[in-house]
Amino acid sequence: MSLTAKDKAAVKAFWAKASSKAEDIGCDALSRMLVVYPQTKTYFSHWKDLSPGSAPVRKHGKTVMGGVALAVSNIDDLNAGLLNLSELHAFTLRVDPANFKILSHNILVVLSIMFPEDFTPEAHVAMDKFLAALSRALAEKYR
Ligand code: HNI
Repeated sequence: MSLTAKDKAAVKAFWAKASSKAEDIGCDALSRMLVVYPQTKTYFSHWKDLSPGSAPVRKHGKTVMGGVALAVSNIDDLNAGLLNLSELHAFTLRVDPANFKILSHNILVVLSIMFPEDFTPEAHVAMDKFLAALSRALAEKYR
């Protein structure tokens, strides 16, 4: 399911409102992922503190949202825009791509909580499709 021009416009409009809070979004989404899906903790066992809102969780939350920002700016060609990140996750980090869906879900949960006015059903479906496309692009180099 590819993004329509309308989806892309909705993603850009939503991101314009949300991007200034990217670090908080990433921190909360990652915190939730690690608590609700504890199997994801295996990838971060080298961190000192994996509890919600800890310094490494906040720092990495900001990093991950940097990847989301990169995806927004490459929304017309996600495979090319996320090529390096896909290679990193596939070959170096060896993250099971099933986890991309899990993190995407947690990002949506946080967006709905932090932006109740802007997270309309239309924004919700556009962001859901966008995060699924981002996840597909991140998984591209696994094949
Ligand atoms: Ni992910 C590193 C972006 C999902 C595990 N990840 C990064 C970096 C970015 C990034 C950016 C830093 C790259 C660099 O150093 O050059 N990751 C993203 C994005 C998503 C995502 C945009 C999906 C929305 N990553 C995931 C998931 C997992 C994951 C679902 C595992 C559950 N990522 C990692 C790990 C690292 C990482 C592990 C290295 C972190 C470290 O501190 O060692």
